[in-house]
This record gives sequence, structure tokens and C-alpha cells, in this order.
Amino acid sequence: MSDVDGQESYLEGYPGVGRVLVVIPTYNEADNVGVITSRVRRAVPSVDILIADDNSPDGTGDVADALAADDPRVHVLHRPGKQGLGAAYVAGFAVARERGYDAVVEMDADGSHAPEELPRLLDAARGADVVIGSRWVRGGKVVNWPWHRQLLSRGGNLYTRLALGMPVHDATGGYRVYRLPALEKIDFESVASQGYSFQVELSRRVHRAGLRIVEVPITFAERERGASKMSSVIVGEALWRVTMWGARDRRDAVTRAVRGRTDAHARWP
Ligand SMILES: Nc1nc2c(ncn2[C@@H]2O[C@H](COP(=O)(O)OP(=O)(O)OP(=O)(O)O)[C@@H](O)[C@H]2O)c(=O)[nH]1
Ligand SMILES: [Mg+2]
Repeated sequence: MSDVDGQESYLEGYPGVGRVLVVIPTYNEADNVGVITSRVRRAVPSVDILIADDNSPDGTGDVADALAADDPRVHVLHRPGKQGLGAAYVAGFAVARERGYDAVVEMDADGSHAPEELPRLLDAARGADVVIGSRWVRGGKVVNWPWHRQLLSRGGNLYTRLALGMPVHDATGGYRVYRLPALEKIDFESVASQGYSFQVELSRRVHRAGLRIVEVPITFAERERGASKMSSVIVGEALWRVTMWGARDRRDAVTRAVRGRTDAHARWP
């Protein structure tokens, strides 16, 4: 992992939340990274931005460096090569912790997550440990997505909710706010998931830790420029991991129930 550029950030933050770092992972987003950065800047001037680039062959890292040179509140984390979304976020979260931020935001670079909606997510973070920008709650929307992507996302989220018994409607969604103390409690550095399952694994850990999750409706738009990194490998990873976690949870519940019965028996005079 190479270093973040050494520029200082301002100290004031978002009212009621504190200093916020928006982490934007990028892989081949040269045409998007400037647009998203200036939209974030305009929408919430008090946040800092960290672009976590995996040495994109299309030169996204150079574009990001130019943005950072122009704006002291934009930083770049250059990573050696493509290691997946999960690893990029874990590295970005570690920077947030090291630099004493109070909250981190996850946001895609491709414009699917509208920065103009970020104030609503940050407002909700005043009363929550984690805020999920949600497509699949009342008021949430998806714009310009083909029916098969909608079906995949809705079906995947329904399966996840049932398999893991989590009251989250958009566990795969990647537009989020984490308060730093909450992030510490879920030991984010040990998260192994890479693709969509990274978001599910974090949701699961937050839920199991008893932390407060709030879902805020968002309008999610299909990317306008650049290529998707979604693949059958990413979908397969999510399906496999959710199934494994669900099976493990059921096995643990049965073990607990059997142990409870045996203990009750042992206590009987
Ligand atoms: N640093 C880094 N960023 C990644 C990697 N894979 C994806 N990203 C970024 O993660 C964000 C989400 O990726 P997308 O390709 O938009 O994936 P998606 O949103 O699931 O798919 P679409 O809906 O088709 O756009 C984008 O900002 C990508 O550039 C990776 O391996 N490393
Ligand atoms: Mg996308």
C-alpha cells in the first residue's frame, strides 16, 4: 500500500457527525473521478475525499493526483494493483482511523450514488452507527437499470435477508456512512469478502454487534460512463458466502438450543 499524499485537512466537520472522509474506490474510472469529486465537493463542502485507486490502467490515478493537487481536501491512496472493492475499502477505512476521522462514507465513482443525497445520509448518521442508502425501502428508486439487474439485486437482497435473518433491505448496497467507533467494533480489517459480499459481511457484523443501522431511501442511477466491474465471480462469491453464513448461523442456533436443553437437564435434581 503506498502512501496518502501529505496534505492537511481542515478541522471543522459535518454538524452532529464530525470529520467525515468519503472513500471512493476506483478502477478504470478516469472519465468519472473528476465529475464525482466535484459533485461531492459542491454537495457537502465540509467533507474530505479519499480516492482509493488500484493502479488503474486507464490512468485514473494520475487524474486523481491532479485533483488532489488542486484541492487540499482531496487525497489519493495508490494501491499496487486490482485487489477488489473490499480490500480498497479496508485500506481506506484504516486511513480514516489513523487520521482521526469521525465517520467514513462509501461511495461508487460511477455516479450511481448521487452525492447530492449525501446530506440526508449524514443527517441520519446523527442517530445511527451505520446508515445504508437503500434502493429497496419505501421511497428508494433505481433509474435506468435493465430488469435483469433489478431482479438480481432484489432477489439477492431477499435471499440475504431470509438466510441471515437481518432486517436490512439493501444489504448489498454500497452507499453508506459508518461512524468510526462502530467500524472499530466490527474489526473491519479481518473482513475477507471482496465484491458485493463485502457490503453484506459488514452489514452482518454490524447487526450481530447490536449496532444501530438506519436505511435511508436513495435514487440509484445506472453508470453513465465507463465499464462495470460486476461479474459472475462477484455474484457467485456473494451467493456462496451468504449461504455459508446462513448455514453456520443455523448450526450455531441448533447447538445453543441442544446445549440449553442439556444444561436444564443437568440442573434438574
Ligand atoms: N480500487 C478498486 N475499486 C474497484 C474495484 N472494483 C470495482 N471498483 C470500484 O467500485 C465501484 C463499484 O464498481 P462498479 O463497476 O460500478 O460495480 P457495480 O456498481 O457493482 O456495477 P455497475 O452497476 O454495473 O456499475 C466503482 O467506483 C469501481 O471503480 C477494485 O478492484 N479496486
Ligand atoms: Mg456501479
